[in-house]
Amino acid sequence: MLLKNDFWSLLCRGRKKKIVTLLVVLILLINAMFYVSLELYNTVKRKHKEPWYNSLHFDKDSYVDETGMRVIVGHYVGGIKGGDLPDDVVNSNNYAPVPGAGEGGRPVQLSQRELITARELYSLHSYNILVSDKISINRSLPDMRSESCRSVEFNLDNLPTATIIIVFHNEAWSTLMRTVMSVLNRSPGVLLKQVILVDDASDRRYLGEELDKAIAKLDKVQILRNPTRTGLVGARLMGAREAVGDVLVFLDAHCEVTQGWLEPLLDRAGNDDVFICPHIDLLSDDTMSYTKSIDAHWGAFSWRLHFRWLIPGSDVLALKSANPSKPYPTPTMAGGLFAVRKSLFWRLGGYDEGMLIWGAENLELSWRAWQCGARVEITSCSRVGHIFRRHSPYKYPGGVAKVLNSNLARAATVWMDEWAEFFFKFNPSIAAIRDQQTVADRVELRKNLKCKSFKWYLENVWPQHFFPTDDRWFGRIRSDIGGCLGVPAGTPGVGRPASTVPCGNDLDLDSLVVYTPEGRVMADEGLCLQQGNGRAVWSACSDSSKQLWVQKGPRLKTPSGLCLTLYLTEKDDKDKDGGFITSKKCIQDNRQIWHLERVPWR
Ligand code: UD2
Ligand code: MN
Repeated sequence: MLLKNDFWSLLCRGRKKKIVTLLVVLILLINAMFYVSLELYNTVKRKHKEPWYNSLHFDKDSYVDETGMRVIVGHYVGGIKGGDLPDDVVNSNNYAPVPGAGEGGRPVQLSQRELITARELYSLHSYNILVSDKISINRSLPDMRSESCRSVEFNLDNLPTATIIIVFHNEAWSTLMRTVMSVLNRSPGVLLKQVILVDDASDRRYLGEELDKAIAKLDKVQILRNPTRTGLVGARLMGAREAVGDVLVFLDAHCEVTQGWLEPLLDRAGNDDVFICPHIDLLSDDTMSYTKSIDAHWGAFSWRLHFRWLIPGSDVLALKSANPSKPYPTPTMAGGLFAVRKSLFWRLGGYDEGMLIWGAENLELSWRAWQCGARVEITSCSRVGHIFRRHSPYKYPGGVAKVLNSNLARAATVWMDEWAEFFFKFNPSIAAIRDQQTVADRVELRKNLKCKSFKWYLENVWPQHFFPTDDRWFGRIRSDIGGCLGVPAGTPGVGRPASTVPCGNDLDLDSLVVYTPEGRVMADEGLCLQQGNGRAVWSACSDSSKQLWVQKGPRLKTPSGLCLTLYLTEKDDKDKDGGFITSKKCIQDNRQIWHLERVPWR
């Protein structure tokens, strides 16, 4: 056998050595050039084929985070109010469009100096007002519709007409006006009856006379002023009472509608039994770029009744892929953006006027619609951008918790039947204000409309739900060596390696799970215990057989007979978070022993 060195010296003696070296260098060079040009070619090709927005990634806090479909909507936890800013800053309108800025829905970048100001002003609206003020209120936007949506043709003569209702409280001038202008610029004239702005008692100076004057110049647009702040429900009702169009279309005051947005909504709302929502895309709170939101989503809610975007059930996914331009059902709507025939809106009782300021009206309306014989749907063919915010920028009289909790208490009491008891049992602070709610007229409405039960709703509209039921076990799954199955509160859920959490008490939802007759272990937020590669993970509940756990005595087994096993590392305290969970061959080992402790859920 030749050694490596001998091999080289044999091959490359004298002049031959130089030639061989040269050849090797040449080959390497040609190779490198080939790869570089291939890369270049690919980049150029990508650039031309793919629009810029497809290369964007969502960050952790944005609309769709990497954990799945969490979104910043429906669960404000208080906010920063911008109270320290000088009066003239708060009250002036600094809209000054820079030519080209934000055109095509592209992000606007600021200079280092501007960034400092932008940060100072951020709390004013919980979005980047400096960027918004640079973008024309008539800016162009990308068309995010699928090919199949673009090819649908509507006969405008057959569509009902629309009244657009936009309520606002202390909104920025530029975002509000961009909402209005996007509607005027992109809605067929024959369909657009009127645009009604409802000012919910804003106190910003620029939203007074200055706004009146600007609105007066616009055809079909009018403004109503709520003398005292009621919140969005009262304001929307005020707008709805003035509507002359056949269909009411509600929008938040920081939206931008895109090409062809109105026709699919009116087409569906014409049916008189459906609340139809557009597909909500993302306007970045930082750069105001317009980006596509994830295609497969629908609205639902957590055990604590926080609104959530989740992945639809498999039947709906199949329907969507077979027919992408067809509207699909959703258990709930996000709340801000929807169209409904005026007659249906009033027939089903408008809104619950007892709901103040913000929150829970979207769940109430969705439950009412479904339970009382209508439907709630989303159409991917109508694309509207909305600025999702991390904090609520305005004041909540009495505090955000008080306001939101009493709205939730109302919705749960009227519509949720046994599940209201579940909600109140595990939210004692909300149960405490339950009796203060006067909901007799809403209960009466439910009776008069002969609405179905919440049980019917869960079984028929959202069979994939993760709430306890009479035929689902509910309680703690306690490991023999310490800790309980559960998802630590406030942590990103989907894809998270499963571990145990401190067992807590009977009211501690973080250590309570549903165990279904089919064998799914479900935690709050639609998370199911799933056997991964190695460790078990908390995954979005699905039809996967990896989410099935068969109970055999004190063991939980995979369909192939492996045992759910907890390994604690040395530093894991017996009762604290920790360890890791996997499935292993069943042996005599208390790491494979689980105690199922039932907890009454209502
Ligand atoms: C979502 C909905 C929102 C509403 C809310 C639950 C979307 C995109 N947004 O939260 O429409 O259903 O969930 O209540 O689905 N406003 C007033 N008076 C007030 C408070 C708010 O007029 O006292 C206006 C506000 O200016 C805005 C609209 O109501 O135009 C919705 O408020 P938001 O944007 O703070 O709600 P959002 O999008 O976080
Ligand atoms: Mn909003």
